[in-house]
Amino acid sequence: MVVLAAVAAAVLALEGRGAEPASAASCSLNNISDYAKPTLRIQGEGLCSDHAEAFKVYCSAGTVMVDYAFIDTNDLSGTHDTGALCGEVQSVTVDGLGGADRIEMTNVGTSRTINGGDGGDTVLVRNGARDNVDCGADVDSIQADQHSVDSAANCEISDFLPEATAPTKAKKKCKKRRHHHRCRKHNKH
Ligand SMILES: [Ca+2]
Ligand SMILES: [Ca+2]
Repeated sequence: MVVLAAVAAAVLALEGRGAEPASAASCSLNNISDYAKPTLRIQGEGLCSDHAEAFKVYCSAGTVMVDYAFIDTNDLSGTHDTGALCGEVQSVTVDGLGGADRIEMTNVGTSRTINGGDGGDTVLVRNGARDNVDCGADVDSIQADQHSVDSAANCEISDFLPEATAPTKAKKKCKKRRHHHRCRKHNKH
């Protein structure tokens, strides 16, 4: 009886020791097996639904990579190789789900969709190409290209680039040459 109790205690101790890594693993990126499909979906959270997470999606050596971490603790910080080729993947979607997430999307050469989900998220999509962003619930902020390039919904604090206008550019060229006391068209002869 005493021996059995001792064995049981030892098993419990082992389980207790193993509990922490198992729990951490369940909080890692979801759908990691979907990475290599033409339609790439990156979901955060797992069972840790309210964690603030950081995602950065980018191309490295022709492959879509994801830097991922918990913002507050830097746990699970690391780079994930999705196995999807930047030239072949047809779309990339990031779902931040709950928590105040930080989602940074570079131009990975295909259509991109970002869903912030619950929590006050920060979405960074100033990458010179079109992104479709839905910041989701709560007070979210976005840094984007021009309104004519990126589309954003439910992003309460927005920082868009101003639209470029042709007349402004022409004026600048003229101004640049002012110290020569003449504008471009006068320099022709
Ligand atoms: Ca963009
Ligand atoms: Ca949100």
